[in-house]
Amino acid sequence: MKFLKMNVKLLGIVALAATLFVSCNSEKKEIVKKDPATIALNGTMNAELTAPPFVPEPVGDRPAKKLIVDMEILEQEGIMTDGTTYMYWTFGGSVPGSFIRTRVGDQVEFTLSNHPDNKLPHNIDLHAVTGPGGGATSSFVAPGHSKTFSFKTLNPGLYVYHCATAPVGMHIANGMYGLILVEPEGGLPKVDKEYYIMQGDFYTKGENGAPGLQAFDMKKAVDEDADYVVFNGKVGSLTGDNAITANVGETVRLYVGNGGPNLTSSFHVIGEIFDNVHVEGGDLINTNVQTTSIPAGGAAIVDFKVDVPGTFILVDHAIFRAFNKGALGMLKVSGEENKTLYSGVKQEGIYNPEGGTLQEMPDDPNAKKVVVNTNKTLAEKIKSGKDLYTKTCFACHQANGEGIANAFPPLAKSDYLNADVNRAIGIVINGKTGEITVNGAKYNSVMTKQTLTSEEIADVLTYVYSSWGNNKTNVTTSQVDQVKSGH
Ligand code: HEC
Ligand SMILES: [Cu+2]
Repeated sequence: MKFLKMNVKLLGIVALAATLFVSCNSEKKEIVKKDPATIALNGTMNAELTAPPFVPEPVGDRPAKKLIVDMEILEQEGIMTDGTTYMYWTFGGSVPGSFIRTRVGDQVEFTLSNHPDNKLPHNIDLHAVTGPGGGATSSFVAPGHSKTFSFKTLNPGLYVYHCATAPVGMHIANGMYGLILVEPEGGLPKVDKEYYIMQGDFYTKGENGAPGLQAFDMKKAVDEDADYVVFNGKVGSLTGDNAITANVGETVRLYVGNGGPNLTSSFHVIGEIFDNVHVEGGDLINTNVQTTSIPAGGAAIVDFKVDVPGTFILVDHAIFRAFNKGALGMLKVSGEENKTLYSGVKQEGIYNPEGGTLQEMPDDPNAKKVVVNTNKTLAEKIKSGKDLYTKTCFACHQANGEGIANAFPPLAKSDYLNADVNRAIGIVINGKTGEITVNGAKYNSVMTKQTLTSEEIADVLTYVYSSWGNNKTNVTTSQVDQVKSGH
């Protein structure tokens, strides 16, 4: 990325030099590409934000501006499929989050608010940002607070944004992603219809179609074993009455992103050929494409003219995902038939979702047996505990157990930790939610349940108790087993 950008800049300078040289000797004029970093701002405006499948007005030929973006994070229950709900974490109340439309050279002033009713801290990493963490390092925000940071859009293209708070995969899997478009100078070519579509994979405790409020399943997510693969956050977001529409003769542009967290999309529209594809959302345009590959954390811009009426089915052509996991949408085109282009008796409903009823989860006969070393010395326990801490607890409680204000309580010199070892064991086993006070400060957030063996819990807590001014309790495996059985 850096390398490429340097090349572009270098090219710019070479082009500029060449132009100057030429213009001294002849009247020949060449278009010099401006360095986006030097594009001046002309006024301020508030960004229009839209929920999918809609996009804001094109930028057209407006000058670069200071663009104010206000986005609020909402954790809210929503429908996954008929009879099944899910607790979505959203940027702006929709999955994918609000579409942001900018032009190259804009200076975006981004304010991220975390609704006071939310349970968790969040942040935002925008792939359109040139800067540390794509903004994530400047936008970590606890419930009830907001954070502002600013960036200049240097590279035109279609970019994914997502939450990058630990556990990162969980935040993305719960719906925390969206698209930001950076249009080139003068805007993209005009089309008749534009839509916003984003694929995502979801992991639930119950299988596809299991009723009721379904919790996130971390194990399935790590295994990349998705229960739902959908467009725009749920099954049926683009089917039936929710289908996107166009009229015969119109040009249609789709901004297609993939939030993942795991799966690459083989994006295809049944019965259409993409006239143009901005490969990976960048400048490269491929023409006459049947299926385009959209990586997790990537995007593509596709456009095509619709020539005949009918229902055109949008799918991930990894086809079980379309018919059995939800990645199926519809574009309904109305207008006059053109028998030269297509004729035949038409039967509706050929491509219908089939649901997930035939799925079975494989048993795992090779599940690893944990070899228990009951004779570890204290030093050995602390060593393996430290290793586990770095893998599991570090992301939230930080390197030296200092925690993060308003979000993750400290483990260093924690009065709460030192007061009650069985309570601490219970927290690691079961997770923790609800208000607690640690060293005089209140926390009301969520600690995820840690899937660790009794020995691992003993080791990690022994490490924590032995570090950072804590009371050096040596936690044993049998103590952990007691807490497990006592509850
Ligand atoms: C996803 C973030 C996250 C991870 C990972 C995590 N914790 Fe926590 N932890 C929290 C939060 C948030 C709380 C406070 C929960 C509340 O507000 O009710 C907490 C509370 C605690 C507490 C009690 C409060 C205190 O500061 O003494 C202990 C002890 C603790 N965690 C230990 C651990 C250990 C050990 C690990 C690793 C095995 C771990 N945590 C992993 C987020 C996390
Ligand atoms: Cu988040």
